[in-house]
Amino acid sequence: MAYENILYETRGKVAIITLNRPKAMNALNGALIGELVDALRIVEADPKLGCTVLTGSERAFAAGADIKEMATLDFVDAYVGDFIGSWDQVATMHKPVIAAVAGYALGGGCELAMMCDFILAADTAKFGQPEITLGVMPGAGGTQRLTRFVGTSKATEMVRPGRLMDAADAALPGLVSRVLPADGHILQAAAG
Ligand code: DAK
Repeated sequence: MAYENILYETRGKVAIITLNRPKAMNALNGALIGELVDALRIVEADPKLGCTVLTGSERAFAAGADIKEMATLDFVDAYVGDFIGSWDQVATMHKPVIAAVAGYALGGGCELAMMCDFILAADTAKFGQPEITLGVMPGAGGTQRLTRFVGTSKATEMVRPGRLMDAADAALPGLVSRVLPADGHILQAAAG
């Protein structure tokens, strides 16, 4: 597997997929999502593997859809080209996918984490749907999944003014299942 935007490794029965576009805060472009879906399918097909941990860097799980890629699209391009159409495949995997989030999980990055079965967060994690600051609305579940996780009031406060939520705030309504110290603990807990 020669991936350019993710790292793929296995530890026993656990596959670890690390989003790996450090210069772009792991922004989610089409190539990255394609590789992610490919790797998840490999996990699904391998009877020796039981689950996937999806993680990013200490600075960012993912800072959202790639704004530079998005900026080239008008409405017709996005609609006809089914922009982000493949993202949902992350949510359709049969084997569990655990998000281990440190740093920023914003926009599509927050939505990607919410597509996973549950989220473990480092105490450095920051969740948000700041799309409004770019003049768009969340388009990959940020208005639906987020509402189910945190309730209408908190979701509206995140989506309307684009307010970020830190890990402790996110744990209260159940957006994340556990908050752990940043130093490598989430990956250990997720893969353990
Ligand atoms: N896309 C592309 N590049 C990004 C990026 C992003 N989302 N986020 C950060 N980067 C890049 C920066 O441009 C910078 O690159 P260089 O300038 O060095 O080339 C590099 O990452 C480092 O970023 P900063 O210098 O800004 O780092 P800081 O630590 O100062 O700030 C930050 C970190 C995460 C707070 C900041 O970078 C930031 O605010 N980033 C943007 C976050 C954001 O707005 N995310 C939402 C993206 S929009 C839809 C479907 C999907 C979507 C919408 C609609 N439909 C189907 C309708 C999804 C939309 C989104 O996710």
